[in-house]
Amino acid sequence: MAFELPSLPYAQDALESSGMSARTLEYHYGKHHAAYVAALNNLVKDTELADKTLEEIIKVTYKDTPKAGIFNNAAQVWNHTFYWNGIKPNGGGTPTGDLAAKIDASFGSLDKFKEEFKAAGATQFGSGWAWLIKDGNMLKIAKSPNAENPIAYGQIPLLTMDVWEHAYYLDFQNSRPNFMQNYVDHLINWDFVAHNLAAA
Ligand code: MN3
Repeated sequence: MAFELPSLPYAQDALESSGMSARTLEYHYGKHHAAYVAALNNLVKDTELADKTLEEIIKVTYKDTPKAGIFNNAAQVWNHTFYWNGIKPNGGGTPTGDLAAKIDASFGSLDKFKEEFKAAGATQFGSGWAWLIKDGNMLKIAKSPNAENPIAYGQIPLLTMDVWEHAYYLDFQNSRPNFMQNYVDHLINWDFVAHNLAAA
């Protein structure tokens, strides 16, 4: 069964007032994400990987050089779906309950988390991702180049931020810092993070 581009959990113009334009969604979701899905389907067609889950493909193809194209496209499909679910209209704000307690215990405060998360995105040279992961009883910040992700590394992802240029160029041009500030203040879907933490 072929992989499909999952529907967005909101309308394509729903993030406009939160700093992410419909035009960004039109290209980032409708072109980039869709292209990864199409490329993955082409690459795994009629192979033993065609019936595996995305997570299985990511794990078995990581560091397998002849299968780098499959890894890259499978991981990018997974990363983008996780990314779209991790943001929402009028997001940001303040997490509550166990998640809020874990953020305070792990980083000192929500503001410290934001600083560390943005720093991970800022220091990821070139294309990649910043992550919030669960590590034992604590939360940690991580980053990864290109398509790599915590699934490949055997870690538990809770939230991600795409810092490829295509994620911000239409709305913020060259300013990755302005994009990241908007992401942490107006887009993060803390309910999604809390759900991932409870399921981990
Ligand atoms: Mn992207």
